[in-house]
Amino acid sequence: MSTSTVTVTGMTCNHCVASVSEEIGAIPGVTSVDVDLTTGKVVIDSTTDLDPRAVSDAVEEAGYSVGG
Ligand SMILES: [Cu+2]
Repeated sequence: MSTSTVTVTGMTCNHCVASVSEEIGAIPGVTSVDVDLTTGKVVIDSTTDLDPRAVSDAVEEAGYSVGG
């Protein structure tokens, strides 16, 4: 079990949250995705350590970006 936290920029509404959750949720091993729309903070639980690049690729796939 591993937890990763990233900050996603560009989300403006619950549709954005749903898109990001869906793309990150599709990464193998991910068990839960918790998105805070106000802060852009995304907490991801997974069965194994996630490749940060897989996460940023998923976020970009959804149309957003991972910020500092
Ligand atoms: Cu939106």
